[in-house]
Amino acid sequence: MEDYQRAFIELARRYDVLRFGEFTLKSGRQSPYFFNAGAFATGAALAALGRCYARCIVDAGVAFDVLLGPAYKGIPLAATTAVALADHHERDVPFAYNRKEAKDHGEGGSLVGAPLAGRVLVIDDVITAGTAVGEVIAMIEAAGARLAGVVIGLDRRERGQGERSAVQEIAGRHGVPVLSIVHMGHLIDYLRERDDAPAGALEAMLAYREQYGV
Ligand code: OMP
Repeated sequence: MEDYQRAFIELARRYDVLRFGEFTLKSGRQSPYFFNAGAFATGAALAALGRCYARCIVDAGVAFDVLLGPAYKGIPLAATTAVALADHHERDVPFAYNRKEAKDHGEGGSLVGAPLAGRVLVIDDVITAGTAVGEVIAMIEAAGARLAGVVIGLDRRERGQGERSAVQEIAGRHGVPVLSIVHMGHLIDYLRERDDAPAGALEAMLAYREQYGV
């Protein structure tokens, strides 16, 4: 695990973004952990988060023309990533986001910010079964732009429609990189390293991975 990946998990624990317990996911799966990116709710947390996403993008060397933050949770993530790329990597990149409901007055439409053109890099929080990101990709294609890749904070590394993980399915289907700052294996490694890990969390994570992991 790289230092920035451990820092990301520690940040997520500090802000209660990463919680261990019993949670029902969008897919209906019962999960022993949940990652709520909405709890990165201070300026310092968002700044640190942006640095992690920017670092992941720069390390991977992915080529893109515009960052897209899908509503709702992707919007601050893409914004803070754009700021970190400008402040720490000397890259001033266009940034766009969408509304969930199209606006029929004022400037109208469902897209805000930079025009959605060329190669679009999607910045989002979590991929489990891939449903949410599938809808974003359809929106990019409908706008006449092209998907450059997807960057998420956490890849839960769970099976999608078949035997592969949802992330592998998306990368294969669209021929683009799907990057994550951390994946479920990093969370398990982190729990193994910690003496103060919540009781039973490691065992529950291993059992869950056995059932739904790839
Ligand atoms: P999929 O659409 O199944 O890939 O699930 C991704 C979405 O589920 C995220 O964008 C969240 O809305 C939500 N989610 C989390 O935020 N954190 C988790 O740890 C798990 C989920 C989830 O419901 O699977």
